[in-house]
Amino acid sequence: MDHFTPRPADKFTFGLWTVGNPGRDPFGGPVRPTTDPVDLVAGLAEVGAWGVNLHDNDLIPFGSSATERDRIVGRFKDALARHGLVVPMTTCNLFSHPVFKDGAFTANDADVRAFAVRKCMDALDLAHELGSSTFVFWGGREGAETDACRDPMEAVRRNRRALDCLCEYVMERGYKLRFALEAKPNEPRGDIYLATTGHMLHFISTLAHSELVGVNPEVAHETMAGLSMVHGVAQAMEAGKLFHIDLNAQKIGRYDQDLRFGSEDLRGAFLLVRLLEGTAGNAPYTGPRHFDAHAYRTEDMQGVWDFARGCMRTYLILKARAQAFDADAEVRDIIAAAHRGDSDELWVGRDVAGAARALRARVIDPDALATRGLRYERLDQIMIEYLLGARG
Ligand code: GLT
Ligand code: MN
Ligand code: MN
Repeated sequence: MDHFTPRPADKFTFGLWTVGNPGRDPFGGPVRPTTDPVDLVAGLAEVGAWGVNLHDNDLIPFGSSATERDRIVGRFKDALARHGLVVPMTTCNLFSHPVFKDGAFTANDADVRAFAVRKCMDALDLAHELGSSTFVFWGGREGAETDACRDPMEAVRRNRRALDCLCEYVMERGYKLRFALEAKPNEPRGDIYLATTGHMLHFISTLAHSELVGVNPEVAHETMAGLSMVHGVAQAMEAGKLFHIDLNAQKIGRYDQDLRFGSEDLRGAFLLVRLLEGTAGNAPYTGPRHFDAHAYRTEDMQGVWDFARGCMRTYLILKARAQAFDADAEVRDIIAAAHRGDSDELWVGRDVAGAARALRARVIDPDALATRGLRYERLDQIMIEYLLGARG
């Protein structure tokens, strides 16, 4: 036990599909046995996780009878109660079965779309039964290899119709569930619709019940798109739309690696934890810290638990480093000095004619301003020294 030993209060969660990932890849089969979800619950409790998330079919095999489903869910709920774990998030697998080869909500066949919406309704019943508060949509197959196959505007409309209907289902049933949309630019489809968190945020504003819908940004997916995860998450937080988050690591320009949190782009991970924890002064994110990652294919089950502990420890270490960085007097001085005259009272919150007069009357010397050094080199080096353990 040390400062970085995770506790349930840290709100760390893992998907059944993450610690249960058998290590299959496009070039080879599984390297680890399939583990019973009940044993995964026990393992997660032992390493200090707070909760476990799941797809309908991570728990209930596709095509199970109603009796079988109830038996499996009952046994799973017993394990949750025994080990004190919660299920904060549930989702629906709309990508594994071959019926979804052309998408789910956006498929060209109306029967496939109907089947997808119905499958989500069943998964929402399960989410409610397990006490989840968030339901994630990752539309991995909602895309195309050939854009000749459908009007991409129609894909947007089909996605909207499905989400509007499922929001109404949740409202009609009185479920305490909110939706979180997860973007990814490509893989498994050549291109996936609504490719980034930014696309999602705009799409949400067009929904009939947008107050029920937020985002679930993933480090790997934003990085695959060459974007800043921190900026995407910040925009979502500012809009009150960060309902969930998928933490992992990724090298830019690669397939979706879903690596152990913090194992690539350490400074990106540091800045993300700093933002989520609000150590620089912003309101923190209060939802689950979900790791959507899996162990290297070289690992056995012992390695899987090393991986899970690693995700959580790195998060907690980065949190402590971020707190120390933001409490550092030199850091605060540099940031404060850069925010010179940090107020726009000249033109914000007053009538525009008055604002224009005040702006024109103000003496501002752009050449003098342009010569000011901002000391961001020093700031960044201090950050690196905190990250390397050389300071603080
Ligand atoms: C799948 C995907 C993840 C999503 C999961 C939720 S499933 O593993 O790669 O990014 O978050 O559907
Ligand atoms: Mn991923
Ligand atoms: Mn994910």
